[in-house]
Amino acid sequence: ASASSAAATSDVIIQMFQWSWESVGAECTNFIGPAGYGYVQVSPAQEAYSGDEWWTDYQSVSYTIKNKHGDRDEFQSMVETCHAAGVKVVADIVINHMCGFDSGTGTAGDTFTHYSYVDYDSSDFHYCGTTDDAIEDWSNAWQIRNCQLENLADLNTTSDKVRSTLAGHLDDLVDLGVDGFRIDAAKHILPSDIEAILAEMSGSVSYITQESEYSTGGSGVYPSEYISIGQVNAFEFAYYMRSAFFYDGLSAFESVESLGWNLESQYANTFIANHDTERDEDTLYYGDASYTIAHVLMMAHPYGTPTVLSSYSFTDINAGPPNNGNGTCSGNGGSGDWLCQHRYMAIANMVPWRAAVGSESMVNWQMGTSGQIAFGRGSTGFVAINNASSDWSSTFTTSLAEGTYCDVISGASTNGTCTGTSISVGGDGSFTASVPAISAIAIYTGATV
Ligand code: LAG
Ligand code: CA
Repeated sequence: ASASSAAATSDVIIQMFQWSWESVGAECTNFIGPAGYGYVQVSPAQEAYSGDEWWTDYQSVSYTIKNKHGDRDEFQSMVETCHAAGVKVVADIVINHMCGFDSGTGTAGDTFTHYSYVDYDSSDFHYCGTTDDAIEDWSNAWQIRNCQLENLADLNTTSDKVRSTLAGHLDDLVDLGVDGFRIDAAKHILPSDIEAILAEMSGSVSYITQESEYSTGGSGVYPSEYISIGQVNAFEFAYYMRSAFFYDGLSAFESVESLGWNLESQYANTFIANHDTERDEDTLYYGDASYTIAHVLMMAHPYGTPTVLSSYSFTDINAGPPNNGNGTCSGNGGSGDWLCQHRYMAIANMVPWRAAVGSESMVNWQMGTSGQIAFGRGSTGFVAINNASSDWSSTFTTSLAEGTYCDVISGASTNGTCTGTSISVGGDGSFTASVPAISAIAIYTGATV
């Protein structure tokens, strides 16, 4: 049996955080395309403040496509290489603001002073009137949109000039072959301004996800305001994943409606961690024991469209990427400080599993202790997740046809044998297995012997 036929329908995105364009292209060819992922989301491409920290990407200086991740030709060639491997490209776009420094040089050699850049002068910005024009009241939607986030010069996105300049930048990315956008700091831009900018473009993209954090307790801005534009990062999901795997148990995943999340499934871009949250304590991050099985749950679950963060280990939260940003992986993991989470066997093998189950509904929900859950997706796939510190031995009820299935968490189906655990599903749909501690098993019709 082969899983490759399912690859084309994958919706799974990898956030290739800080990977150079050249290394993203190579990884599309070497692993991401063959593994069947749908998209890579790359770091911002526009000229930014020159500096070693990763976050200089979010300090725009101009819309010239040249920064530490590569130049215009390298960007275009990365998009072409990924497309040839069957992978679409999502660009991270910084349209809320420009640089926060008083003056300096950008990655394409342009100089600037605060509020004066290649494309803009001081009349193109918001000055909201608070001290330092900073957002002071995070329950005030007007301040969130019109004051400065982190001292970053806040573009007046309601003005025609700013809108047409930004639309020109986005059209340029589309000309370079980009398929989708991740809109940075969308929460800080009026949805009607984003709509107007997109409407002014000549081109278009097929996928949009937006960074609009939902802060518990209410923040004056809600993700639901953005769903007419595209998907929204499901921060509530990521926060809940952390509390579920740490404290609350996994029972709520039988019916996430009970959690009252702000985003319906079709609008939710789910994630376990992003580049910001892996640097704070709000979500799980790569150092947590349950990090990988949380991904298995996200990818097996019908809620949302998942993004897998592929990042690097760090001790200094400001540190830029290892190896000059040239991402490297090895086997089913990383190389040096690059983590290559997208290559983890449990994560990569859930991509064709997820594509195969498609929109089939959750069936045969079962639990052991509060950290042990199992469920199927129609008659195509079944997963058991054990977040407890001891094995979970049980007889599981599935809707799968009788047969021998390969557990794709521990291996694959190759040349008629399972390289990992084999699971025998009987004529009544049941099987008996032991799910290792802090691990999972996943079987589906695409990996049988
Ligand atoms: C985002 N989403 O809305 C990004 O996901 C997030 O990574 C960005 O912050 C933020 N919005 C602005 O685009 C990052 C860092 C900040 C950094 C900022 C600008 O998390 O720490 O701010 O990018 O580079 C840094 C300094 C600030 C300083 C600011 C301006 O940390 O202290 O005020 O630069 O110079
Ligand atoms: Ca703004």
